Amino acid sequence: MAGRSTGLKLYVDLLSQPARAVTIFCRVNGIEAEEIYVQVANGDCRTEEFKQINSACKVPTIVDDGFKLHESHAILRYLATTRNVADHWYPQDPERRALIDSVLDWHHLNLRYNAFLIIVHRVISVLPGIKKGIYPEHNEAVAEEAKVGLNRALEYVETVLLNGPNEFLENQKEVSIADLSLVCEIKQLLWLESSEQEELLGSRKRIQAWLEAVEKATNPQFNEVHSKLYGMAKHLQDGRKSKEEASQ
Ligand SMILES: N[C@@H](CCC(=O)N[C@@H](CS)C(=O)NCC(=O)O)C(=O)O
Repeated sequence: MAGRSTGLKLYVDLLSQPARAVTIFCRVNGIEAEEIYVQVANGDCRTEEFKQINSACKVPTIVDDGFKLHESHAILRYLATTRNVADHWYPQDPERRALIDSVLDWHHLNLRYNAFLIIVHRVISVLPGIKKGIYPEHNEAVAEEAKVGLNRALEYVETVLLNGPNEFLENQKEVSIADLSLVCEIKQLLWLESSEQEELLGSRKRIQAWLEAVEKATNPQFNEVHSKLYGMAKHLQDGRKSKEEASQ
């Protein structure tokens, strides 16, 4: 791939949904980048050193030959337009591009907001030894409310965003940055109890087919970048199983 290839630094934590989307995008498109790993749960984003790079204290963040940028969707758009990547990622055609932008904007307060809250309040905030002050304290009522919102968002993806004969969002024939962003968010739900995952995704056949299609279009990088998340999912499921067996 041609384009600017030197000096790109990518600050990521592969347990972070938006950070994985940017990392996969770079790796799949052969965008040369130095991946710098930080640990959100350790408070690495809140250090004075990190604030020099991003005072909003979030990953992903990039520094491209001195140009600092955060917010995963802004980063994906920036890289898609400054590097020589295939058009389907972020089409030049104004209408197709606007549809991708619309999904990306919708994502923040719908899928992202609710998936983040349910994962924080059901899983992260109850992990033994979790550092205080990084995530909100456990609140079951917030998790329940998030589940309602998440169900609504998933139903919208299933019935509206995937309502075309082609397998990608907004009836695109090939994968876009919107597919990548939303799928990385949905993958975080692997941390929930299996029964809850089944409730949320089991009957949503279009979403299931789409998840497979996005993985297929971005593998092996998709699975490589998700390996830490999959490891954590297994650890959580094993822990729940042992607890259940011990209580019998
Ligand atoms: N809207 C942002 C969300 C970024 C975000 O929430 N990142 C979290 C990890 S998933 C983070 O860096 N948190 C660090 C902290 O709060 O200390 C994006 O899409 O990039």
